[in-house]
Amino acid sequence: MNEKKEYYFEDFGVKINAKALDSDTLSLEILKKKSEEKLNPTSGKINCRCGNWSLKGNPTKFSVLRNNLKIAEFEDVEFSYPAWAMSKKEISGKWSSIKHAVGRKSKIFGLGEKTGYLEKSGYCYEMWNTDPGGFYTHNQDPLHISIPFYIVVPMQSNPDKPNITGVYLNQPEKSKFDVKYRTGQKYMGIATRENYLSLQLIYGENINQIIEKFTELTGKPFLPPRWALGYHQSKYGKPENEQEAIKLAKKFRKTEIPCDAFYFDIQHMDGFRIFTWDEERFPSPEEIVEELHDMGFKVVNIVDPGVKVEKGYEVFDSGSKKNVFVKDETDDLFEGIVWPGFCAFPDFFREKVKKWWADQHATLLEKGVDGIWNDMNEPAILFERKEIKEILSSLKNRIDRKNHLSIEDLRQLRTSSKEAPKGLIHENDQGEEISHKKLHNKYALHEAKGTSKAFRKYKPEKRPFVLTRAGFSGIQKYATIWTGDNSSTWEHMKMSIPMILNLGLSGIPHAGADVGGFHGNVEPELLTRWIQLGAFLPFYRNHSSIDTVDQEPWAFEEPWQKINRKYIRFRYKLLPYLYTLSYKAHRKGTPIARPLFLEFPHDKTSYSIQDEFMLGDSLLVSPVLERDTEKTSVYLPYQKDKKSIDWENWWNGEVLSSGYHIVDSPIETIPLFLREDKGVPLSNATSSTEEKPSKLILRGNLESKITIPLYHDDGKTKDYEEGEYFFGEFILKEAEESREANLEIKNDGYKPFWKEIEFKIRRGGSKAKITEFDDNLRKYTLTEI
Ligand code: MIG
Repeated sequence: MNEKKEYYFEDFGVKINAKALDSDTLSLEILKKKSEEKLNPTSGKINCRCGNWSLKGNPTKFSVLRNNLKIAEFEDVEFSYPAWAMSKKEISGKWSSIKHAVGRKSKIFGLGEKTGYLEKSGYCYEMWNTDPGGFYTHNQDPLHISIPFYIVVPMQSNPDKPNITGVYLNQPEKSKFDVKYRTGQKYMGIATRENYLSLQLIYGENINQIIEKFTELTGKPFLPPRWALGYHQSKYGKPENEQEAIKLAKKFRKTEIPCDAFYFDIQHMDGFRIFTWDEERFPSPEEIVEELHDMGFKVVNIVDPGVKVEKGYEVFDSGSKKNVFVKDETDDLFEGIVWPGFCAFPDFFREKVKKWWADQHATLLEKGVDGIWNDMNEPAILFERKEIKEILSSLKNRIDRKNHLSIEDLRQLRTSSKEAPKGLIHENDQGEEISHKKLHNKYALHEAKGTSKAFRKYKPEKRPFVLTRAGFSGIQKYATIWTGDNSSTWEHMKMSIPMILNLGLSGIPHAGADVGGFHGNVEPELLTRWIQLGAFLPFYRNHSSIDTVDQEPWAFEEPWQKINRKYIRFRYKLLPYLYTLSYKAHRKGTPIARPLFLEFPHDKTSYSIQDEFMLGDSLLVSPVLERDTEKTSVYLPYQKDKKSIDWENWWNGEVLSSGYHIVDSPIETIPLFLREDKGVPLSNATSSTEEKPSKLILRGNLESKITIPLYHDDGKTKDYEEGEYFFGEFILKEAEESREANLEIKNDGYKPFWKEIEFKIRRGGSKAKITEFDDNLRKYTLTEI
């Protein structure tokens, strides 16, 4: 089945290599015949088989069939810049393109970190990791991360045979995805800056199966340490020094607002030299980190890729000696300007460089730092040294000759910075030179691989935590991502939802936006609403820029602080659920925050809802996204065949049926619903994940039967890989005359955290009695709810 089949279409000069990777995944390479190649033409039209997959047609139009069922149809293979792609500047150079006939009615999801609507139709997206620099708009594109993968949901009349397809363009070069836009309403246009196309087609009966396969191809999401799921506090410029760090930590404990991590942004370094600490402001990092640890905090330090070009600076010297930096076209050291001034850039694509990079982390990880935050790794470079020198000298000449400077000159400066970096030449492990154009989108992914090596070296027993801004498919194996420099506006809070949901559909479950917004001054109400929303999203970090007002949870007077505390505490109650969801994400790639249609694929309305989401399969969150709101319109989806189900309002126990409702949402309330026959494991709130909760609370909305999975382990080490974890399912059901609860233990390798258990079940009785249990509280039977 794994045999590669090559088809050659003489009339078109096109080769198609098809290879079934397994019964659900087909790899298709579409290439132009090279003039020196001698190929046997495929006779007539193709209708050839490859495992259970077959192709039919020719490069102007061909279908892909799986078990004789049509999965996809493609048209118009071209080896030139497609008309729909629109940018005059790019026309020269190699390009290949194809059209995927997705059908008018289909819905398209995925594409990673993109602005715009949840459903991606009506826009042409580009994959080219970019720091937008400053405020980004609701349709800004591209941003920091490239995930050239989309899911087509055909929305045809027979939802029981859905025939959903995932398409992965397995190429890091710049690419474009025109979603039913200039290619026409039936088509998805795919173009890449290369002379071939490498596509992987994934078949699935539902979207989860597609994501599962896609993450098998690109990497399963990492299982974060439990503290990574807590509340995190960060601000560019703060803590400014050691005293401030301790003050901040104390304030959290004093105000009883839980918090697990502090971030040390670029202010902690000596003149922005990576892997250093400013000696005046952070004279004893080891002690300070230890003190923070003692108070239950973890520390995450920022690391940018640019290394200051400066003799005598150890990182630069050792890197130069080991020849780890990227060169330019004339074989000189490539220099770009970032915070420290002229910088050299590690050539992460080589193993040796990754190792060198890992070694540099001693100054952080050996000092006790728990996590690494990789910023500016698109890489974002303000100017390229040589280029800017040329532009400036020509400008100077013209000024000296009293020539007029025009808008063109200004534009040249701007585009030079916008299009940086261009002039880098990489080298791979085989010693071959590769232009940056080919590898740009994978720069951050290889940096993340290097960073994860650092954890293996300095903290071999611990699970790594890496936060990254840029990435490519596969980044989920190494890092959590955040959506970069958003703004403290209601619009930005709103747009973060479809962004995070599409990231989840694209294999990246651990994602979040800066809570409270990065740029600009947050208003109290927005901060509170954002803290409410963030409590239900996988990565929960409050972060803001240096020149903005403070936005810690206590930054404003009451009632804000009280409400903020309530939701951050609620986050900690949710941790058993979130951690169980993270485990599922780790095993299967399943998103943690999910669009409604992932849970309710038969409900057509659910495909167009992007201001609500499901946390796991049980909770529906409908955040308040407008100012001064007392009521919110909520859509509660239907089960299959438009069967209405009972949704329980989390806060007041009221039961609502499927459909639209107007619900109360005063400032202390974010509408939250528990799905029928679903339940969530909760705990009591703690001040951080270092403190062990004592209570397990099982909250369920029982109609006939609920299964509540629960995963637990030490939350820190890799011992779970050796089976040292607890996994069980609580099964609650209506029995003859009473209700029954049972715990079915599937894996008994770790002692669960609770000493006490409480049931909160709608319909009858809120307390359950444990009638039988062993000494370790591991096995028991519960009756009489
Ligand atoms: O804008 O390191 O996205 O989170 O605080 C300057 C300073 C560079 C950009 C990141 C932001 C971080 C900031 N950085």
